[in-house]
Amino acid sequence: MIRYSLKMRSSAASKHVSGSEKIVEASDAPRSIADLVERGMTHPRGPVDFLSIKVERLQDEEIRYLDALPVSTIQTKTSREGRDAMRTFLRNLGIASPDKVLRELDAASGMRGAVLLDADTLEHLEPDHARGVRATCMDRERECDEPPCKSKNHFVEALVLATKVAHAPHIIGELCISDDPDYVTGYAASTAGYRRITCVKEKGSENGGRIFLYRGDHEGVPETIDYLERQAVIVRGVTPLNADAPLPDKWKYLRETLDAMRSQGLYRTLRRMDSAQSSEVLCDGRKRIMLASNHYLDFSSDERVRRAAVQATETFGAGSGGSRLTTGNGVWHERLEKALADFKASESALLFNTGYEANLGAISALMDRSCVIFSDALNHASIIDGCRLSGARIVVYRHNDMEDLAHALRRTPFKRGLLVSDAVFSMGGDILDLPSFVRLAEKYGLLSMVDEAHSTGVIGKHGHGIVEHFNGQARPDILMGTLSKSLGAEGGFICGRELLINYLRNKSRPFIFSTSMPPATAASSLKALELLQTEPERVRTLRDNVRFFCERLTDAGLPTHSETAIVPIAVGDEKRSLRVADELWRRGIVLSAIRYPTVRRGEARLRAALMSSHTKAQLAFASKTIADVLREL
Ligand code: WAQ
Ligand code: MG
Repeated sequence: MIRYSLKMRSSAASKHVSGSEKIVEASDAPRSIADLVERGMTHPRGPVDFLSIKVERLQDEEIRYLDALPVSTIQTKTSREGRDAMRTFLRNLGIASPDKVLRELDAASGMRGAVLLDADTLEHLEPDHARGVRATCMDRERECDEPPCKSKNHFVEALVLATKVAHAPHIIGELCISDDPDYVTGYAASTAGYRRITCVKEKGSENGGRIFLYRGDHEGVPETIDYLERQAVIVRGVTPLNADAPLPDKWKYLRETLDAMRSQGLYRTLRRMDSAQSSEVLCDGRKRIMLASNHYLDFSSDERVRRAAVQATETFGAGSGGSRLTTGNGVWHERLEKALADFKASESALLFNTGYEANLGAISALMDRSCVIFSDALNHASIIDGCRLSGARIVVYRHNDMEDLAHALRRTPFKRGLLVSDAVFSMGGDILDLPSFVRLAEKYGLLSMVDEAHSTGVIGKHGHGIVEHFNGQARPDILMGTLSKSLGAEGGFICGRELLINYLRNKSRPFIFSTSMPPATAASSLKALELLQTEPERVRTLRDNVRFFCERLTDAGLPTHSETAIVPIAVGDEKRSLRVADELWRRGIVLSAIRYPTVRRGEARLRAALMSSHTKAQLAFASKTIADVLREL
């Protein structure tokens, strides 16, 4: 698109009368030029002697787009109150003598441009004092159907200017008073926002001026001036202040975001299950093979597990009544924690309501801004969110690549830190190299944390998870796990030494500020945990099923392998993955298409999750159907 910058200036008896500028599309240029000429020649101050128009073509890549500063209004009745508001603004910028800056603003009256003032030393940095520094070459983005506006709108023009100025290098803030005798509203602006101050001067006064506050080495001044005077800027989202104007549509952003997601194949919808979660489910009026559930050992539908939930509810009620730290600590919570600690051979355990909260709550409590967290590139979102919430610096290393991790550790200085990874990666089904992971954590004095969501009940000879998988060679400091996958209920937990658990009880906000899980959840999880230990053959059957399923897929031309319950089947394109999942659904198989942001863009996949209760016949049918559909679509 071809765009022009238009600038108009008019004067009478060598005195400035009016000036204005626009950035317009080529097709609008003639009309806009006519508007500017009219505006320059018909000024209330009387006829003009001289008018110039400058027209410059802009290259698209030169234009910088900025979102308008957020606007707020400070109501002031007198210029004194207005100046107080300006003083407060200056103080918040860390300026030692706001009064001196206000005096500079008064002295700026009569300049064509703004004073460029060192915010700390109050030195003048504008090369030509009479002219000052002018912010030009900027405009707001217009709606395509918008009628032209010939008169000056003080607010709109000031917001465009202030948005550009606030983003100038080294500029920390701006003050402005209009020189228009009838216009007493001024403003104070920075990247934090544009504050309108309704009265900053007496009505009738022709005094006005602007100050741009500069902070930093004076070597940067030419760069700042160059940006202000030459960088083309278009400001988005400037809407005139008009009491009659309809308010902007507050739902527009949501609608547009969802539309964009739809067009990229990233829109999500829900499917309703009309039966219990098991290897076969009823949905949309039909029985289907469930190949997407995390209930790897099918405990959710186990008769004894259900009964445990019912009994706990009958005795203790539906809810727990409060946080564990107030009234919500029941016998089932304590029993389950004890059993989990024993199962993971740890000193102690702490329950959270979801696995997400366990990761969020542990990591954000353990780490802070002064720390560094080393995190696998494919860690689960709950780990990533915990890291972000902690405020720690996050160093991401290549997926399960211990050499890359070692390299990151060597070049990153830190005082306190955490090394965190999934034990079994949720979307790839691969297993962390735990011995190297723990060795590196020990070598550098880092806390080590492993998320066992998909390893508990699945790997290790008896399903104890990753420590057992590696025959007890290595133990991380913190074991996180969930009750929602193999154990068939819902919730998360942290296992580790007593000191760790005591700390989390006192510091972890999701633990402290959530009502604890209902008795039924804790009781059914405990029953499932007991059954996992008394019936270890479930773990063996699950593994057997995975081997069978992968062999069948491989025979059908889809080479697959997995040591866990998760079997990823690569598809690539997001939209194709949805079509494949839909077709499998039509043929009676529930299998999720996993897309960005869960996995990288262009790496969409089907994620088959197997259960110990799948029959060989179900798996044979499913593997054949998957291969057929992938060939057809
Ligand atoms: N760049 C730098 N300084 C300028 C520029 C410019 N492009 N244009 C004007 N100035 C300086 C000059 O010294 C003027 O005397 C002073 O700023 C004030 O300019 O939310 O109308 O054009 O309703 O009179 C504030 C709107 C309107 C507040 C400000 O400024 C609101 C206004 P004026
Ligand atoms: Mg003016």
